[in-house]
Amino acid sequence: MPTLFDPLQVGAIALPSRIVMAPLTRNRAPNAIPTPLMATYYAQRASAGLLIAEATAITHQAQGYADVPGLYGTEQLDGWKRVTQAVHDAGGRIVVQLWHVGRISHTSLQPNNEAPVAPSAITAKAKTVLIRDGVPTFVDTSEPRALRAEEIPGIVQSYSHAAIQAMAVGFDGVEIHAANGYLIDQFLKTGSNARTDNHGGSIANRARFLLEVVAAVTKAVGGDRTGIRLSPVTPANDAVDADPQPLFDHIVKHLAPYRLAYLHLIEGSTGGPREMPERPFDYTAMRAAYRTAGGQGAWMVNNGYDMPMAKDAVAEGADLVAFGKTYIANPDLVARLKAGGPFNKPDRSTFYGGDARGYTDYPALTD
Ligand code: 8OZ
Repeated sequence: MPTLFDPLQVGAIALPSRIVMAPLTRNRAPNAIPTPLMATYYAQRASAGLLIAEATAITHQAQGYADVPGLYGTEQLDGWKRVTQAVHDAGGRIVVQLWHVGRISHTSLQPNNEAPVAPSAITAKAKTVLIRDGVPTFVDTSEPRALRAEEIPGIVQSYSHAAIQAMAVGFDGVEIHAANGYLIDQFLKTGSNARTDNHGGSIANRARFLLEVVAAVTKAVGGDRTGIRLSPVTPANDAVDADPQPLFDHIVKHLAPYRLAYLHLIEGSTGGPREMPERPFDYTAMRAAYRTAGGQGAWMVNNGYDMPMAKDAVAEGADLVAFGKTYIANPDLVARLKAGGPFNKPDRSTFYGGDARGYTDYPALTD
């Protein structure tokens, strides 16, 4: 029986352990440019089995929050090169999360202050964060416009283009962000997709955009360097599906042939309760559907895990466990889990935006 501390080959990437740093938005990249401080932050955490870099906008249109990084433009890509170099110099492995926010944006963040794009012109009951007079401020997301059918192939291509750029700046792979109510999830779910063409309506139609993105990205960089993040029932960003179990069973069945490195599951409500009695979901059945279809990617679980829960998850067949808030506060999390603690407590007030405080100043056990 493997433990969390045993190595695992994940697609083309050899991991020294099954402990993963979850993607975490930190809003410390002004003008979407990754800074030297970000290189320090990720390098401090290089002992993780795998680092998943924070959600990164694949184009300007894909951006939805102040000071999140991008994967387009020379300065942005050069910034990421510094990050991957620092992580590799520290002996780590890092993939980047490919992000298009869809309707979770604000006109002031969009090219020419245009409306954000979405499957349908349905405004999310959700907030985004702008910096106003230097102060992070929550504002309602803007009303989106529905993508025209002929625009969709270009958006799909922007994912594969960003994936190619990611490999060129030294990432070990990419994670497609198909969770948390962003563009791909907006196509998946009945609450945000009212299209009447072949990207809306039936489960197969709503899953089409996701599968087109997966086909394009895996063709560009290889399935063995591609992961995907899914959140079947999260209420984050107003992403609601009337009947998620058959939707996600369909998705994993169709993902199986792409030979992905991993599938990353947010269980329950993102960053919140794992159990939602009003939205039951059977993750074991979903994994079984994937395996039955021949899917061999590593199964990564996430949301509120501590060591005892992680141990149980591995015993019950999870291959990888992703830690979020715990990784913010504990750069040497692998060593601390091995030692049974102690653990630094994360400070919420410094999660989003700011400087080195609450970012690179959490001590390691050996400090
Ligand atoms: C927190 C704040 C802003 C964005 C996600 C990328 O939920 C995010 C995110 C999280 O996936």
